[in-house]
Amino acid sequence: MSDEPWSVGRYIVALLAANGIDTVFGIPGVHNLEFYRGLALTGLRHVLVRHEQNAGFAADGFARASGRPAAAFVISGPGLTNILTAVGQAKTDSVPMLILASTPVEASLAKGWGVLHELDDQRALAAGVAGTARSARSAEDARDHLREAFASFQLGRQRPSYLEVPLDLLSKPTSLRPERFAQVGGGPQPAPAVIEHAIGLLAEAQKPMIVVGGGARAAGAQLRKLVEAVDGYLVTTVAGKGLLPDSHPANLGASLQFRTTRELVSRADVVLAVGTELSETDFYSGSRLQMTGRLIRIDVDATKLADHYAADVGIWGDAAASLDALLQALSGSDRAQRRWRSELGPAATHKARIETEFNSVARTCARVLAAVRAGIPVEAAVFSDMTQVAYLGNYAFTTDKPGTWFHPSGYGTLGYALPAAIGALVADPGRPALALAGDFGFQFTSQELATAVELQLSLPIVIWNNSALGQIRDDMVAAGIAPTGVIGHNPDFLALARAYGAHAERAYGPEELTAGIRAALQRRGPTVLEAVEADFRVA
Ligand SMILES: Cc1ncc(C[n+]2csc(CCOP(=O)(O)OP(=O)(O)O)c2C)c(N)n1
Ligand SMILES: [Mg+2]
Repeated sequence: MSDEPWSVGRYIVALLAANGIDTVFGIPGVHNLEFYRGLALTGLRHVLVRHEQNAGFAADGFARASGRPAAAFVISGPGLTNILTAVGQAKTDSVPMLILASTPVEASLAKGWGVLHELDDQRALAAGVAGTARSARSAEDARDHLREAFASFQLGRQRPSYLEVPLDLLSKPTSLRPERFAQVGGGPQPAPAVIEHAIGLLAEAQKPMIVVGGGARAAGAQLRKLVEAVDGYLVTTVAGKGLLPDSHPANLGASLQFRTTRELVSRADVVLAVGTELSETDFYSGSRLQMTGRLIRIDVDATKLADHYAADVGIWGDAAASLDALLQALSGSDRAQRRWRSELGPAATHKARIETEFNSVARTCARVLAAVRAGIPVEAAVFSDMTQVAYLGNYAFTTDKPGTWFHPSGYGTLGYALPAAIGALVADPGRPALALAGDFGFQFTSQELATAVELQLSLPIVIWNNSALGQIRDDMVAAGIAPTGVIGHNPDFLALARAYGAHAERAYGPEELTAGIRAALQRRGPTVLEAVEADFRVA
């Protein structure tokens, strides 16, 4: 190895590599060339995308599917503004990623000289969206900020971290060399007095309800024991989907959008909420979740314990550790009186009631979901977009495994599914993935077909084509507004896909969709499967 000085850009990339980042999604520009010098020298994988937003969505899909953060490299100005939507999505859904941006030269910052890619305050823009947003003025700064970012990925609630480096600093020499930052961890330990208080409530509860979110993903075993011990019901948010097997008698699934489940929650005498914000995007309902019982919350994010769903008992701790403590304390208590679930019947009874309330749109969407389910193995990762099929799928897509159904829940942005699925396949090519988007949402990021073809990803992309911004049209009709701006001219999706070099076919019904998905998973390169509403409609 030569003693030549390293550029700060090269040093930063070597630091990423030393701390476990192996993949970067991005688009190079004249403002971040020094990052790319580093890439070539450290051997990190770079995936070229067709729009910076999709670098963010791909890093999001990479992290959701694998649990590991990836990085995104963007240029100053438009590179940063383009990726912000994806950063917002990652923040609201607690997904880690590193965004590295350049800025114009330091001397020009905030002076309005009109230099290339100028923003008045780039860091402030990122700070409004990311978990943390830092600006480096030296190689030491960059190291310190990255240490903070990597620590944040191991502690508490995960968030995207942003670091910007001025163009002139990127090419300056540094004598610093990469290091592996110390591991941090452990997290908050639940306080014994608080656990005791929670046990007091749970031990007395006649009608206990457990609500679990993405923060409980690693606590499935504990939740199963607890819900069985207290003869209660468990309902998940979309992020918690699959935590218990679908057929488990206590599992109401991700059904908080439905009246039947909301009524059960309101009747519960104790609600235990684990690793969930209890936000409206978790329920898929704009109205507040009514609770008449006492509320126990477990969260690693202390701010959640006293928010607008202020806990009667707030346990600041990791989900699995806190549940272990509760289970241990509960094991000695008397459970003879708990009969709520025994009286009201297994979750399947309530789910059957939910399904009788499906309207024809929901019944049609359910057919699409069943066809998708039949086409993929249990471990496959499904990335869904903001489409009517996915809104129903948030509940009705059946899965017995957590971390298999992914939806842009918190921020709710269109265009997520395709680039996120690409990210998942980059993280783990051995685990099948599928993208499911509406005809309008698909067009937000359809140019990533080029990336999927380039990488030869065996990716089925299901386009649910109802030739409309279907949900918005239905909302307008329901609100008595004449449908406006909800029908647009669609391209020939099959011809578009083929122009990129993808395979494409129309699935004329559920069986063909299932068969098409199975074939797509065997094929090198992506497959667009167009599902036209008329071919799936039920009365
Ligand atoms: C970036 C962004 N812009 C606008 C919206 C509002 N929006 C939500 S769903 C939707 C319509 C999507 O149409 P399509 O993808 O065809 O799905 P469909 O409702 O027809 O199933 C729109 C415009 C959004 N969620 N995100
Ligand atoms: Mg549509």
